[in-house]
Amino acid sequence: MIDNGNLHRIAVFENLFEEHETLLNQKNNPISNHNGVYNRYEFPILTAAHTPLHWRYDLNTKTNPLGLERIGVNATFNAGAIKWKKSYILCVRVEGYDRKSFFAIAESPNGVDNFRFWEKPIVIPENEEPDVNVYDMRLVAHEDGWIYGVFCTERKDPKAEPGDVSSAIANAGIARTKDLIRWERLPDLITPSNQQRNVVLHPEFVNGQYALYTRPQDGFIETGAGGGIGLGFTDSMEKAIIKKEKVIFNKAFHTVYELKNGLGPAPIKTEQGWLHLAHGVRNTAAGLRYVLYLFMTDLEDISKTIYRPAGYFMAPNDKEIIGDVGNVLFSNGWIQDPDGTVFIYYASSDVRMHVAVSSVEQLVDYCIHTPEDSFSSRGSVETIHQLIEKNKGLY
Ligand code: M1P
Repeated sequence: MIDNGNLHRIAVFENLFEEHETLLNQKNNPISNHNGVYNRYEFPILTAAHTPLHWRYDLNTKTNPLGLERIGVNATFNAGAIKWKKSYILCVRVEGYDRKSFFAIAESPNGVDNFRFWEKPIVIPENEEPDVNVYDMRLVAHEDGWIYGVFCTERKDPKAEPGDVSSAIANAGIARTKDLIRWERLPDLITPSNQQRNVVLHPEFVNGQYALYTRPQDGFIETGAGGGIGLGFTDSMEKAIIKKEKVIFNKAFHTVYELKNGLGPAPIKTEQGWLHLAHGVRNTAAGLRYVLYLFMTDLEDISKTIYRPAGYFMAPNDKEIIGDVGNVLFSNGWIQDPDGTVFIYYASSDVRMHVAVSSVEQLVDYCIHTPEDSFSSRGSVETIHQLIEKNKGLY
């Protein structure tokens, strides 16, 4: 028997490494789509199985003679995204079997396959009040020169009754980096709301201030009287304080965002306005349903929505609908290439990451020309009748 940990590793884990490599090298092809707005891709781009084996296995057969997995990864989802040195970078929410989420960078040369995690997950420094769980980072290259990671930090509710071990407080944690390796933690965002999730930094200064999209909420799950996508301003990110939040996209009765909504990634600047991707949530007899929708805001006044296409842009398909939290699509990352291609990174049912590819031209056309919600069945029928009229002689 050769007394060398590395050679032992090769013997026992050979198949595991081969299978892992095959998965990582799997080519991903677009699936044709009837609606012409985007193309989904055949395979998820990241799953728990994509995480490095050296995060999960003790690879020394002296200490792991049975070749057992020591640390389980449950899910890889809700990733922030950025183009960095010609690579497509995702800051992935990785969730362990222990239910704790953390961030890890995965990189691809082409944006649709071959995503590989960097050697180690990110250690986000803590501030005075330690985080219990962190997730859903939005990565933004701000014009001040920093890359910001704004994420949700969750802690136990200090006011929870004895015996209540699930009440939590969610807030926006803020960190920044220049190299995606060393991160500086800044104080958590302060706003007038009880709780915050889905906070997103606008990439440009607005009248010399930082602009942040918020999602004010009363409770941890329910937004209560709050809700909607808010907007607020702060002079500094080193001590980010929003004194006033203005809701710029309200939740609304009998829409896909009836229960709550939240901004996805930072908006993309286009000639026609800021392009936004968001999620809308409604309640059903089978539980909450999360879908993705688009809207646009004015270039001069970012609080003014100028296009609001009705309904959803993407909803879970028959494979995506299944997972730990079923019936959920969630996106907090997209990347625009110089040629206008847009890579939309979205997670399904809180388990896995996917990509859909579109372009600024298609997405803006969709926003401008998809009819707005008429808020009634009769209104919907009238909208269809108008299209039928317009199509007279063409069908
Ligand atoms: O489980 C679905 C999503 O629920 C939350 O989103 P929201 O605050 O909009 O309800 C988040 O926990 C998100 O991570 C999760 O995907």
